Amino acid sequence: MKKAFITGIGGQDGSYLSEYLLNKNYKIYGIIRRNSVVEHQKNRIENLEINKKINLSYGDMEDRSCLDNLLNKIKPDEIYNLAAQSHVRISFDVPEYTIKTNALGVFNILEAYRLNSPKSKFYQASSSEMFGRSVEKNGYQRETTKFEPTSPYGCAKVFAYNLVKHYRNAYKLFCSNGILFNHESPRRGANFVTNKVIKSAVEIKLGLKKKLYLGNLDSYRDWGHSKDYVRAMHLILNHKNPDDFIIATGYTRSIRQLCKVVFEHLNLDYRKYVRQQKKFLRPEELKYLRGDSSKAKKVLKWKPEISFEQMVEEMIDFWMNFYNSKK
Ligand code: F7E
Repeated sequence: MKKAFITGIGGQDGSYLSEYLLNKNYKIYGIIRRNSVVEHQKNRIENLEINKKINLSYGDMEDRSCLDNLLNKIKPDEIYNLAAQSHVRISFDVPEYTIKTNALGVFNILEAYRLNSPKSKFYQASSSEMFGRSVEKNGYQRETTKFEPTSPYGCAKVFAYNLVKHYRNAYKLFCSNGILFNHESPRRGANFVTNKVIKSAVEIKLGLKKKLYLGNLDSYRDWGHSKDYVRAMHLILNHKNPDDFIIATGYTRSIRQLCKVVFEHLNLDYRKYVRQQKKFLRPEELKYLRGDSSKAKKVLKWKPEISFEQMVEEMIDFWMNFYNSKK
């Protein structure tokens, strides 16, 4: 039985990855951060069947001792480092915390891995936010596109990406970066734009809310489904060599287009309800993302299976059922 160790197991990707690996008969270990409200420690995984089957310990990316102890004890076959302060706008409010977790936290786990379990394979959740202002002439970002991050979050992710490559080269460890573009699902936090728009549109439809306040409507994102993307993480670690891969759909849409599609699904005109509010703008915006995942398609035989439209419908159904079951 293979063993996987997942940081960030309580997040959107951690919960889908756990389900995916349990289906493949893995034994799953994960760390969660202590929170004073007991009910909030493992929100996304507590109601899932998988909760009974995973081994959770308290831990934190800033605590080297816990990472050392756990990796020494478990000696997992695969380590998935998904833990992060993952909200880009909030990284401007808490830049030091974001950098400690997303950059120095990766150093901590890489050292714990190198010294306690060097035979493991290591996956780093790198991000399209690393590209920032940088786009190729043909309108895509790919593995060779330079990084010009536009947020504390993006800067920390670039540091971590480089450290992973350095550990691969210097210590001959199997460590890989998945450079994932935005990926969503009903389990996405409701302060990320897709789920914020969808949850609010459903609330407006049901008469629970009057307006939706957003930040920049003219930035573009390449949105895929988290379930497809965790499948890519597993393929990346099971490829014969450690390497770096772009995971994206290759389609891009603006926030305005997202609003139009979502509200139209509910027979509403978004222009009547959506307003801009300054507090949701970022000091610097990443304007345009569109990923070229030809390398993952060719080398890993990965391709996304869930379309944008299917994902939007799944998320609308989720919120409709949520509110209808409360009635
Ligand atoms: O924003 C705009 C916002 O917060 C998307 C994380 O998973 O993907 C995610 O980062 C766009 C931006 O995601 C609101 O300005 C407008 O242009 O959903 P988001 P993100 O910042 O792209 C990358 C790949 C990661 O790695 C990150 O961890 O939507 N936008 N109005 C808004 N965004 C939010 N959150 N809220 C608004 O009201």
